[in-house]
Amino acid sequence: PSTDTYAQRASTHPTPLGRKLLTIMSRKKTNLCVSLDTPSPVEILSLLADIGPYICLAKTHIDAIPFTAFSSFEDVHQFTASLEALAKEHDFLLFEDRKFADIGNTVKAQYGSGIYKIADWSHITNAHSVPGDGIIAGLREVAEGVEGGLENRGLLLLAEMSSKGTLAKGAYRDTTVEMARGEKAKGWVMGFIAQGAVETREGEDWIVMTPGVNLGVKGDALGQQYNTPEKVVLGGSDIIIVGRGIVAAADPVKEAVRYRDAGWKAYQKRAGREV
Ligand code: UP6
Repeated sequence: PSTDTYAQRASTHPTPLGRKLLTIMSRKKTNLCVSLDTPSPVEILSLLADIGPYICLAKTHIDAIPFTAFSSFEDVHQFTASLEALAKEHDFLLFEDRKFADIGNTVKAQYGSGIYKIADWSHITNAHSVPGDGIIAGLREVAEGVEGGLENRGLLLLAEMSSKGTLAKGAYRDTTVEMARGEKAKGWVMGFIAQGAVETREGEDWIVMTPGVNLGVKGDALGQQYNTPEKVVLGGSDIIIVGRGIVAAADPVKEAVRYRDAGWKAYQKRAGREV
């Protein structure tokens, strides 16, 4: 795992959005991404208003919000506009965890159109590598067409998953990293969802984000498997993704601070210095 600091990497990262994210992380001293897995849009916004100062990234599953929570398409747009306003106010980025998994031509429509128009508001999204690299090219075409283009949009590939029995590990992970070296990935694929460091060659710098992080429990009844912030960060993860550990807690702000502190402490340990 790299001992370079986020601040060093913020000036050299090969993608513009990666540089932006690393800058936020070093400025706010946080490598915490909160996963806002709660069905109420009102609650999501109020959580973010409280937790915003402690995170670098807010992850959503907008298609998991019951449509009855919105009374019109205009409400959906209002919600995403509020997410964007909070991100600006508290200096974090948005990550819609859409996990695209189809051919390039189909994901283009899913990313740019549909009900949620993810490309219009989410800085980061992610994709499975299982269809092959047409998925990277298809999503890129959409990202290049929004305001600011690739200055404002980035993609992560799912190299490894946290769940029991996943096929995304080992050789699959390594082939996924190889896919991110392609021409259409340049300046666009900023890193991976993975459980720890991935193979990194001279001149490469991948931002690794890790879900399946919890300080209280080891897993859930549906195959989720948890590690601690210290374990994943020392193993090469750059950003810890925490869902229920924060959003299902009695005091989410207190837990956000606790995960922020644990993640930052582990990062300093890995860097071998106080930063
Ligand atoms: N997620 C995983 N594991 C993966 C990829 N993504 O858990 O390999 C996502 C889930 C959820 C969040 O979709 O939104 O990360 C984890 O939430 P939790 O902390 O409540 O388990």
